[in-house]
Amino acid sequence: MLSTIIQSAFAISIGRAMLKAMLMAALASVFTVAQAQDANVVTIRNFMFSPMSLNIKAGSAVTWKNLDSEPHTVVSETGLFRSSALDQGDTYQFRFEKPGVYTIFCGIHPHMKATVTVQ
Ligand SMILES: [Cu+2]
Repeated sequence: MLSTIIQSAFAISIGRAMLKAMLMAALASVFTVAQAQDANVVTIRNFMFSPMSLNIKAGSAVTWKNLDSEPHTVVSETGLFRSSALDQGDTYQFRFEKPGVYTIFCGIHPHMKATVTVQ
C-alpha cells in the first residue's frame, strides 16, 4: 500500500518534471525566435558589412556594430541617416519605418556598401 503511494507520488513528480522541462524547452524556443527577429545586427569587420544584405520588416530597428580598430560610419545613400564615426565596439541604430531597399555605405570608406530591404 505504502509502496503504491510512494510509486504513484514518484510517477506524478516525474510527470511534473517532464512537463516542466517540456514547457521550459517550448518557452526557450519561443524566446530564441523572438530574439532572432528582434536582433537585426549588422557587424562591421575587415572593412565589410555583414550581412551585406539584410531583410527586415517595416518598423524594425537595425543596429550596426563596428568590430574594426579603424573608425567607420553608417550612411544612407539617400541621406536618410548618417552616424558619427564609430570606434571599435561602438554601435549605431536606426529604425526603418517605410518599406524599400536602402543602400548603406561607410562615409570614410565609400567602397564599403550594404543593403537593407524593408518589407
Ligand atoms: Cu569605413
